[in-house]
Amino acid sequence: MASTIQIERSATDWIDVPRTLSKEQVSAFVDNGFHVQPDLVAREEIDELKADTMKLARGEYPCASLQPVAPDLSDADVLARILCIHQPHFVSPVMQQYVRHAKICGLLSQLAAAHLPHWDGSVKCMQSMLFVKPPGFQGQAWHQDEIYIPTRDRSLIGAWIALDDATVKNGCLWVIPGSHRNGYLYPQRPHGNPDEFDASNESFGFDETDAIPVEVKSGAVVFFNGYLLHRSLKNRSNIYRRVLVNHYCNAWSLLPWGVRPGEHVASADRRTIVPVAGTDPYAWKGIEAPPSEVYLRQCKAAQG
Ligand SMILES: O=C(O)CCC(=O)C(=O)O
Repeated sequence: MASTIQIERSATDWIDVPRTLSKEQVSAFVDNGFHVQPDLVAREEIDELKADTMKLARGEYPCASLQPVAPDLSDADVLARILCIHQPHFVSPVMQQYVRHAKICGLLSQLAAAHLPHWDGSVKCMQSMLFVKPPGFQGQAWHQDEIYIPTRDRSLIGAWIALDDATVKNGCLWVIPGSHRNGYLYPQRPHGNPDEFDASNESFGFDETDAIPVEVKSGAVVFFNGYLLHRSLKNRSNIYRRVLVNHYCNAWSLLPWGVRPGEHVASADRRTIVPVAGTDPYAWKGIEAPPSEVYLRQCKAAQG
């Protein structure tokens, strides 16, 4: 059961992070809605993340939805059932460490609310998703993340950490550059293409001729704004496409995500967050302890 605990941090504490992007790179992000940073995560860190993926998948953390598996099962057999583990940082200290990765948080502290003139670089994390996406598994149809996680200032941002090289063949990210600019949320509908995409709805009503694949090497991080239209296709290769994607926003924005019965949307503010840069202006509310639980998205690999 979630409970609210008082945190020790006071509103005046400040988390310092390295800020290495140029003004030009930041303004290109504001224009395009995404930024690719190669080699941001070191080889040993990627190995640590892959090892922790196995630990989670083998049920080695106490967590009801990821029960221990028979020790003689191969890694491939264990991973073969998993499209995505939602909120792995709720149960794994290693995943939580990567939510706070200093270099990643340094870039977030320049990018998340770069469109706001007086932003001080403060950032908080509210979500992690660990995609395994084995061969034959489906992708996610066009969508905008702010449909699911609303901020009050359009500052939602994904940090998509490639654990494997991501290519068109194994189902890399695709984006429509500039599609975030107006702050318009496109309508959604069922996509009717279960061979290509998982069960989530697709956004529609836009021109996708300018869509581009974002092929990256392992260790790269793709940062993308929560209004940017993006998708991924089915994994048509014989390797995994593992990605840890963490979501963050400006720490000064309330987070009316999963508004509870009786809550008013204007004051709702989910506090199962991790402050990662700058200050937490709402520290006086405390931080809500998350459940020791993840949500497992198992999507049957499509045939063929
Ligand atoms: O990596 C993918 O396949 C999709 C990721 C995605 O849609 C997201 O992080 O919002």
